Amino acid sequence: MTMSTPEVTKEQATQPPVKKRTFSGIQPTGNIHLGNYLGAIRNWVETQDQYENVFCIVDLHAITLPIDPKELHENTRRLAAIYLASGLDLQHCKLFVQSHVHQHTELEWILNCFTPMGWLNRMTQFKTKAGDSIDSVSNGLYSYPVLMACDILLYQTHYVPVGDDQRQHIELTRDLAQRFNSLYNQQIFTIPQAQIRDVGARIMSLEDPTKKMSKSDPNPSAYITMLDDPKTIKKKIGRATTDSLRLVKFDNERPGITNLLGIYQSLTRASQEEIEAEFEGKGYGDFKAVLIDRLVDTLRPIQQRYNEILSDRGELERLLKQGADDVRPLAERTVQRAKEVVGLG
Ligand code: AQP
Repeated sequence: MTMSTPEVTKEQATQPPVKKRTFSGIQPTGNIHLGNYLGAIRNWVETQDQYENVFCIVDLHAITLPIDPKELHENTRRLAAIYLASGLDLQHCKLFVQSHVHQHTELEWILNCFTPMGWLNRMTQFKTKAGDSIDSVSNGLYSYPVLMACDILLYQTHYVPVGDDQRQHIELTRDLAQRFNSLYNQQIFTIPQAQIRDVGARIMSLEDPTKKMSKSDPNPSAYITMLDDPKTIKKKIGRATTDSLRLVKFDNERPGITNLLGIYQSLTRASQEEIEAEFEGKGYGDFKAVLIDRLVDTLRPIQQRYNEILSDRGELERLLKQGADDVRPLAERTVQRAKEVVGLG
């Protein structure tokens, strides 16, 4: 007996394959740095044509710590311009501001009521950010991971391209989605997966390479911003912490030089062996000079485009409004389903 393969209808054959969806975002809390670029934005750009992408400026997250209102408003626009200048193409991506889509906070209340305190107590980022002020920081900072889970789950996301520091938050998102789905015995939320690269997922501070590069670092020498000019880049890399061994090799015991080599590896996509061979017999000064040139060459075109985008504020506002209008129906569908199963309304 021969088995015949099911026939593909003419209509199916002409349909493009359905793409999986990605979601990611960055807080408009300050100067977007090299870690944000290499750990997140550049990866979004590189794979944007493979997925249906939803990218957000997560301004609601930015008020979990005190921030000047004017600064927040301006940072939000500037971050949108950085996304676009880095190469996000609106043919492939929806781009919007989180607070323009109220479904994020609506779903957050619901999921807050399904999140055990014990799960949030285990989150490390909140403790690092709170530092010694654990009793006086806001409830918003504490429940930040729930809002982040909602950002992702609202759009029935398959993949979340992020840096390594977000691993724990994505795990919590998955746990929450699974808990909610199994409680109501329905697939209300797609279970997302983190997409974290091997190289560039954890760029460290230039001053203290045992700490992650962070835009809220009070010391600007600790990070390279995406808008730093060549002179500033030269100064910051020139004084970046290394050691006295003067050996240009990857070595976890020497986090300073290893961090700089990791940045170079991420920019060049060369292997560790190729990079070590390139600098064999050379000193830190030679290596830093090449790294500086590479950084300047990478950031220069982004900075030019950024200035062009910001010179037409009206168009930028229009794009952001359009992005929010485009994603709202999907967010609303998810919220409605969640409300229905919970018995709200
Ligand atoms: N140092 C880093 N190396 C690689 N990736 C990084 N990311 C952040 N720092 C690094 C990735 O950038 C994206 C956006 O991060 P965020 O703004 O939402 O919050 P964050 O992770 O807390 O980033 P910062 O720079 O440290 O900001 P502040 O100081 O405001 O908290 C995420 O994908 C993150 O993984």
